Amino acid sequence: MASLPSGWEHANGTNPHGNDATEDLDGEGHDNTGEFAAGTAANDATSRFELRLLPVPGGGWQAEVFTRAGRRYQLQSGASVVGPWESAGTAFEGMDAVVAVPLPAASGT
Ligand SMILES: [Ca+2]
Ligand SMILES: [Ca+2]
Repeated sequence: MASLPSGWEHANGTNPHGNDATEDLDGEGHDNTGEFAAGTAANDATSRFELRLLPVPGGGWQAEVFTRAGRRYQLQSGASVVGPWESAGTAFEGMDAVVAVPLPAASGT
Protein backbone atom coordinates (compact mmCIF):
# COMPACT_ATOMS: atom_id res chain seq x y z
CA MET A 1 0.00 0.00 0.00
CA ALA A 2 1.36 3.38 -0.97
CA SER A 3 1.72 5.98 1.75
CA LEU A 4 1.73 9.05 -0.48
CA PRO A 5 -1.37 10.37 -2.32
CA SER A 6 -1.84 8.54 -5.65
CA GLY A 7 -2.40 11.78 -7.59
CA TRP A 8 0.90 13.15 -6.33
CA GLU A 9 2.63 9.84 -7.14
CA HIS A 10 1.33 9.88 -10.73
CA ALA A 11 2.39 13.52 -11.21
CA ASN A 12 5.86 12.86 -9.80
CA GLY A 13 6.69 9.54 -11.48
CA THR A 14 6.76 7.52 -8.28
CA ASN A 15 4.96 4.19 -7.82
CA PRO A 16 1.35 4.62 -6.62
CA HIS A 17 1.01 0.83 -6.26
CA GLY A 18 4.00 0.25 -3.98
CA ASN A 19 5.58 1.89 -0.98
CA ASP A 20 8.49 3.89 -2.33
CA ALA A 21 8.09 6.69 0.22
CA THR A 22 11.64 6.27 1.51
CA GLU A 23 13.21 6.04 -1.96
CA ASP A 24 14.91 8.96 -3.70
CA LEU A 25 13.72 8.77 -7.31
CA ASP A 26 15.79 11.69 -8.62
CA GLY A 27 18.86 11.00 -6.45
CA GLU A 28 19.23 14.51 -4.98
CA GLY A 29 19.22 13.34 -1.38
CA HIS A 30 15.59 13.90 -0.38
CA ASP A 31 13.28 10.88 -0.19
CA ASN A 32 9.83 10.93 -1.79
CA THR A 33 8.11 11.67 1.54
CA GLY A 34 10.36 14.70 2.02
CA GLU A 35 9.63 15.88 -1.52
CA PHE A 36 5.89 15.59 -0.89
CA ALA A 37 6.14 17.53 2.39
CA ALA A 38 8.29 20.26 0.83
CA GLY A 39 6.16 20.59 -2.29
CA THR A 40 9.08 19.71 -4.55
CA ALA A 41 9.12 17.36 -7.56
CA ALA A 42 10.27 13.81 -6.82
CA ASN A 43 11.33 13.33 -10.45
CA ASP A 44 13.41 16.51 -10.79
CA ALA A 45 16.76 16.78 -9.00
CA THR A 46 16.75 20.59 -9.40
CA SER A 47 13.50 20.76 -7.41
CA ARG A 48 14.45 20.29 -3.77
CA PHE A 49 14.21 21.98 -0.39
CA GLU A 50 17.37 23.84 0.45
CA LEU A 51 18.41 26.29 3.15
CA ARG A 52 21.71 28.15 3.18
CA LEU A 53 23.20 30.16 6.03
CA LEU A 54 25.38 33.01 4.84
CA PRO A 55 27.44 35.49 6.87
CA VAL A 56 26.42 39.13 6.45
CA PRO A 57 29.24 41.67 5.97
CA GLY A 58 29.57 43.57 9.22
CA GLY A 59 28.23 40.74 11.33
CA GLY A 60 25.27 38.45 11.70
CA TRP A 61 23.76 35.80 9.48
CA GLN A 62 21.18 35.50 6.75
CA ALA A 63 19.22 32.44 5.67
CA GLU A 64 18.38 31.77 2.04
CA VAL A 65 15.38 29.47 1.77
CA PHE A 66 14.34 27.82 -1.51
CA THR A 67 10.57 28.22 -1.16
CA ARG A 68 7.52 26.83 -2.91
CA ALA A 69 4.31 28.77 -3.47
CA GLY A 70 1.50 27.58 -1.26
CA ARG A 71 3.82 26.70 1.61
CA ARG A 72 4.39 28.71 4.78
CA TYR A 73 7.84 28.78 6.37
CA GLN A 74 9.01 29.45 9.91
CA LEU A 75 12.69 29.32 10.78
CA GLN A 76 13.55 28.03 14.22
CA SER A 77 16.73 28.03 16.24
CA GLY A 78 18.02 26.14 19.23
CA ALA A 79 21.17 25.86 21.29
CA SER A 80 21.50 22.22 20.25
CA VAL A 81 20.09 19.96 17.55
CA VAL A 82 17.85 18.28 20.11
CA GLY A 83 16.30 21.61 21.12
CA PRO A 84 14.48 23.20 22.64
CA TRP A 85 13.56 25.10 19.45
CA GLU A 86 12.25 28.64 19.24
CA SER A 87 10.85 30.60 16.29
CA ALA A 88 13.47 32.84 14.69
CA GLY A 89 11.96 35.84 12.92
CA THR A 90 8.45 35.86 11.50
CA ALA A 91 6.76 33.21 9.37
CA PHE A 92 6.56 33.93 5.63
CA GLU A 93 4.86 32.60 2.51
CA GLY A 94 6.76 30.68 -0.15
CA MET A 95 6.86 32.06 -3.70
CA ASP A 96 8.68 29.52 -5.90
CA ALA A 97 11.87 31.51 -5.39
CA VAL A 98 14.77 31.94 -3.01
CA VAL A 99 13.80 34.14 -0.05
CA ALA A 100 16.53 35.88 1.99
CA VAL A 101 15.72 36.08 5.70
CA PRO A 102 17.88 38.13 8.08
CA LEU A 103 18.41 36.13 11.25
CA PRO A 104 18.09 37.75 14.64
CA ALA A 105 21.24 37.84 16.74
CA ALA A 106 21.62 34.93 19.10
CA SER A 107 20.69 35.74 22.66
CA GLY A 108 23.64 36.52 24.86
CA THR A 109 25.74 37.95 21.98
CA1 LIG B 1 14.47 13.15 -4.30
CA1 LIG C 1 13.46 16.61 -6.26
